[in-house]
Amino acid sequence: HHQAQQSAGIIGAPFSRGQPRAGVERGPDLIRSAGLVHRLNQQGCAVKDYGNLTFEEVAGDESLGLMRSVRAVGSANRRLSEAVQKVKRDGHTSVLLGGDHSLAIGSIHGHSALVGNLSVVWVDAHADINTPLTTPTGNIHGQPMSYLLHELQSKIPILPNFSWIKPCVSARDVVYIGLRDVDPGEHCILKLLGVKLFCMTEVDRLGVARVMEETCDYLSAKQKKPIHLSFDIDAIDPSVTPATGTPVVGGLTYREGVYVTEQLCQTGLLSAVDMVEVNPLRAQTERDVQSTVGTAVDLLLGCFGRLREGNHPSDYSLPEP
Ligand code: 6HN
Ligand code: MN
Ligand code: MN
Ligand code: MN
Repeated sequence: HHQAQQSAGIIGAPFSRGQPRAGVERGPDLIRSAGLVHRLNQQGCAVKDYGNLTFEEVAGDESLGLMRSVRAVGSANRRLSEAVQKVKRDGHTSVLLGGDHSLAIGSIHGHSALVGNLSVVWVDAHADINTPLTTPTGNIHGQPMSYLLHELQSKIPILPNFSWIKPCVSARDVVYIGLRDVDPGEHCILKLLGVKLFCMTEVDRLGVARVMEETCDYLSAKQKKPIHLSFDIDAIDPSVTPATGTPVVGGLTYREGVYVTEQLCQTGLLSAVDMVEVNPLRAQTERDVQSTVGTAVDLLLGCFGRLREGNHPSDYSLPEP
């Protein structure tokens, strides 16, 4: 059946301080130059491109123990949260083009500030739920969920430029898909909170169709909340999307990834999408970059109603001879 087509409001966030590898700040412009806006328009989706955010240098951003670039990550996400609120106020489905996954802090915070309680579907090789005290790397892109979950607040220390962040997601409203590289502290948190997850073992056991059926059942069992999809391109197997900072073998196929987006779109509840961690400087060849960026675009098209069976506008009139 058909839903009213959603319009897309695109925000570029060329930000990389949530991790140490240069290049991920090129994601937004790369994804745009692969024709995202044009192809969304072609499939009948209205688009407003809000352009790229700019992030000023943060002076005196010294490491705090292992934790790097805390102040820069805090202030960038504050700006992003405001931007997402504006996109939602304007009535669009928000599309964040990253940048690294620390940006989920501002994206989810801003989304929730406007729509209230929401569900989060986190598609990633990683759980990104380390706290500043469990992180093995100090990279904040491995931590965003810990700042957002109500249940973890007693585990989060005070950090500079982070005090504006209000936890806004409940653990029972989160579903993970694609996990295969989870740190011990993260695994402890996931089990303690009973977070719903479909790691790659479950994808192998159930198949992606049942994973998505169970995901959608789980999310609509209670009241139907708007869905925030946070898609880390490293969820897809690195044979398809090698241009990313923390690739992990054994990921989702291209087809499984697209299926996830098709099914989430069909719920009619998709209200914000993040597409993060595309990093052209991590690729060996130009073909690797094209494959990664092309996949990111196709996943976004799937979020906005593209069907592999084909699509046609509802007012399409078949030409008569
Ligand atoms: N990502 N678990 C590792 C860490 O540093 O905490 C890796 C995180 C990867 C984050 O891919 O968005
Ligand atoms: Mn990841
Ligand atoms: Mn991630
Ligand atoms: Mn066919």
